[in-house]
Amino acid sequence: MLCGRTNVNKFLIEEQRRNPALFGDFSMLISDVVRSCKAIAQGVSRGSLAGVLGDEGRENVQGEAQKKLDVLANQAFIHHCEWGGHLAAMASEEMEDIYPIPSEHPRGKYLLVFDPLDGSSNIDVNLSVGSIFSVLRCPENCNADAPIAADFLQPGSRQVAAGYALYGPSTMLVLTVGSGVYGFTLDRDIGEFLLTHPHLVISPETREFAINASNERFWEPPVQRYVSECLAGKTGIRGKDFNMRWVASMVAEVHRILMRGGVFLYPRDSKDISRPGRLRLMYEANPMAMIVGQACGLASTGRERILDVLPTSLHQRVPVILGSRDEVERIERYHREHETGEDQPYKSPLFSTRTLFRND
Ligand code: AFP
Repeated sequence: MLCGRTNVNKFLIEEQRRNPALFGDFSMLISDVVRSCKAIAQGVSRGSLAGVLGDEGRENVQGEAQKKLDVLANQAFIHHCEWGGHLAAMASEEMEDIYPIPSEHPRGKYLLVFDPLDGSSNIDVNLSVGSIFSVLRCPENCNADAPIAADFLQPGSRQVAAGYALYGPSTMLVLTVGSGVYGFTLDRDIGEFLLTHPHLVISPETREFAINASNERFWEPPVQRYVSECLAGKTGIRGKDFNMRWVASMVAEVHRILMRGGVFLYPRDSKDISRPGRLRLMYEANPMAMIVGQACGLASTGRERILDVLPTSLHQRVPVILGSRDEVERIERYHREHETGEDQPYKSPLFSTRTLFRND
């Protein structure tokens, strides 16, 4: 029985009553997003039975091989969100250009950005994947009848709402509308997301970090320094042992951090100098930064707060360091110290390796 449990709709209507800035049909828009996620959850859970696994045989705008489910998930978002009259346009990882709402539907004052299926390289091996979304308002000067890509290029601090769906052992929806972070679990028997994790908060300290360590040789010195200190554990300057995780699915990593703390890094590296990071600002970094910030954590590029980055293009990439506040602040400090040269080991003309005082 649903009695006593809050579903997403009830939660949204109550939030909208508390916050008049969420104008118009805001709760209806999020309900459409939620419906998209339920449809994707259904496809993901049926896997081979539904014939949805495997490659689509095409590349997306990022030059990455598209999975069949990437394409289906993108269609699910479009199908469920285009007709409601709340949006002027959508943008997605899977579409090169923006998707203005077709003229047969009414247009609204919001913009929706999404990564329909993040971590999709995990699909064929039946590991957790997710959908990430971000809601922006059309800017003042936006012509809702003819939206353009530039309308989307707003810093993450202007997001009205952000969330993700995690298709894991259970399907969860994690949502913020700017006043805390709330987790809902999909009850498949009644087809509803029910509030199970109110007021999620990330602990400021952690002993767990997540990074793709195969990229170590490409990392910048501040990240090398941070990770080597974690690896040194009790014997190093951190004085405590750390644990490491890497799921290769940002939704799963962020969810773990919301549940038990931790820090996630996909930093700038020199693997491909044409790109400043691996993850996409508009539909990966920004929504996750809003969620993490609303849960008392922090999200940074190492040099600036992610929510302050001014986007220059829809599919822009950024370095991402997010999670427990104390760790992210430490990594930011390491970047500052590197830039000012304070992290260089002191080299004494008398006491370094070419010295009379050498002791070996
Ligand atoms: P895909 O959606 O292409 O699988 O990418 C997932 C992702 O954007 C993010 O979810 C992961 O944290 C990261 O890439 C994994 O990157 P590596 O393949 O370098 O581990």
